[in-house]
Amino acid sequence: MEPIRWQVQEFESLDSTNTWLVDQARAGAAEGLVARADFQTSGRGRLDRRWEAPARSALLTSILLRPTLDESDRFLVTAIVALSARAALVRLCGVRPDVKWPNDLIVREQKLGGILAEFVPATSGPPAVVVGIGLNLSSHPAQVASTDIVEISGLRLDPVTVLDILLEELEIRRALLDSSEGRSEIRRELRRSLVTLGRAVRVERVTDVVEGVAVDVDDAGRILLENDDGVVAIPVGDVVHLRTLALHAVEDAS
Ligand code: BT5
Repeated sequence: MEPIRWQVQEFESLDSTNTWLVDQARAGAAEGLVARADFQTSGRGRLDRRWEAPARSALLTSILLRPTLDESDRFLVTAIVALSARAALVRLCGVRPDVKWPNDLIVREQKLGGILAEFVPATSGPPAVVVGIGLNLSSHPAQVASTDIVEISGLRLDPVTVLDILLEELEIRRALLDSSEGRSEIRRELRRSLVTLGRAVRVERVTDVVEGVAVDVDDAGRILLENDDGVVAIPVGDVVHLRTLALHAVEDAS
């Protein structure tokens, strides 16, 4: 495959870089189109949740990819963006965030970044994928367990530089999506980076809650929870790491 040509469109303000790029994808935009905004008026998380970031305090970007993947491999698109962001931060400031299943980058249990992947049906062939990522650089919301790069490292990173390096890292991992050996390599990197594995967790799904020990992710990206009922495979949900809750409870009590 030809090396991907990134085409970055910069905005001072947008409603949401994902919304803008989904519209471009529907209109047939090519793989490699990227939107970056200094500020979003309606930044989105999953399930209609909001993503909040003051102007110029974060990397707020969305990337259009058009890989040919089986449905069960689609989670790898979110994974390559998370892993590329992680690798970019290691290069730029030595911060190595953990990946919290399925879509968070965290440092010491505090959310540093989140990813929102949206699939756009194409007229022919596989759906396009718009992957949005928000990374807190110099600010984080006070009301959520979150952090930012300045707080962690004292370093002030420029969003444009972070995006440049993220795209360099993503180019390598995007090429891996095209072969089964490459996809296995991504799965291995994901397993190494997933802090959720081996932890007692609670997974909150839309209709219920499951608790257990996260023993693995399967080849389709589902988290495998072991509990008294055996092993349950969960495709989507919000994870709470339970040991951390216990630690907070101890701290609060003292
Ligand atoms: C996510 O959703 O974590 C996906 C966030 C994706 C944001 C990017 S920004 C560029 C692109 N354009 C968009 O419109 N979106 C993408 P979720 O797992 O549902 O987490 C959302 C929750 O994270 C919120 O309900 C808050 O609790 C919390 N949150 C909001 N803003 C945050 C921030 N800046 N840092 C950490 N946590 C935040």
